Amino acid sequence: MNMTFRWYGEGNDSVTLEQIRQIPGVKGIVWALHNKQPGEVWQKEEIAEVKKSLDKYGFHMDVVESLNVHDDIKIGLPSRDKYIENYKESLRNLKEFGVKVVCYNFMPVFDWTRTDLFHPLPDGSTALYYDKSMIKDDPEEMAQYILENCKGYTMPGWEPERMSTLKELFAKYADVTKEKLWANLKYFLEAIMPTCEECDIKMAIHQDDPPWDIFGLPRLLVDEPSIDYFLKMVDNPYNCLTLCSGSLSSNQKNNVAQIVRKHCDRIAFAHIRNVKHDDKGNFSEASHRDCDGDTGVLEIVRAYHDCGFTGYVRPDHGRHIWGEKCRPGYGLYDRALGIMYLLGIWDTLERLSPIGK
Ligand SMILES: [Mn+2]
Repeated sequence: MNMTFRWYGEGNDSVTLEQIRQIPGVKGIVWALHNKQPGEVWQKEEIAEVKKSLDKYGFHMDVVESLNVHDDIKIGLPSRDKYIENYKESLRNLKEFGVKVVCYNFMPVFDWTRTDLFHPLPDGSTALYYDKSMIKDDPEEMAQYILENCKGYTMPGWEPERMSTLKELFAKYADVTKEKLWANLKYFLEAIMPTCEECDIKMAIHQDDPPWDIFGLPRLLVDEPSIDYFLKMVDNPYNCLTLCSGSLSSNQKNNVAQIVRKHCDRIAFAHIRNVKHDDKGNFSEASHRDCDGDTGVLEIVRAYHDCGFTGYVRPDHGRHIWGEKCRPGYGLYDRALGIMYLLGIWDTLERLSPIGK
């Protein structure tokens, strides 16, 4: 496994590259140009800036998260072709810097959704939390609720400036059924696959989070059958997954280790984190330790090892511990602990039965 760490960039993250370098085993930074809007081309000069800062610390920049897909592509508007051309241009520019994997998602309007970004846990730490009963039917009301409860932080897709155009955006999605959304995803992937082959860049879709429809918007990648369908729909080795254990495990019926074993050759990037459910259908994020949640972290890592996985891995969200002030889910301490736990399992499995021997 090629261990990585997500970083939001110079001046945009409470965590520094200097700190990340001191976490044992981290080889690369999962990065993005966070000032770019979906649909804009990522220019070579901008990518070169990131490379310069990562080179200083010896990190690779093989994985991008996320190169966001413009809503017009998801909705299937005639303007999508222009944005698809821009996407290809970004891929060609990324290729110049050796990027191998692009993580993206195809969630309409919003990226991941939680109802509380700093939910107190019994040990005194806080974590991201999803309370079903707090999800409002009206997304504007929901946006207001999030703004009031998230201590100045926002989730991707929930930025205040975006909220002013929310009604308009929802109106554009009014006719987008699940079937249409699948067709639009297929159109997008088939259009860019030749460029991915030419650039040797794998597209790695992230599952929808939470993995069920919200606010009446369809969600596609939610369970094993939908992942099967997706991989068959565009059956190309460059059409891959970012398999997110936490997103999938928000639905307790999903068995992530089973999906790893079934589709390991199409997993380009692994997000590993742990989720703890209560009996009301709510969930909180938890430490990476297997017994602290319901995700089955141990079985998942074992599945990757059994399959001889050599792809990219990162700890996903962590709790906020030791008083750290950071982006929700993206502090230094708990993710560093997560890495040590994952590598501890991995090293033990390697000692018992080395991959490739
Ligand atoms: Mn994830």
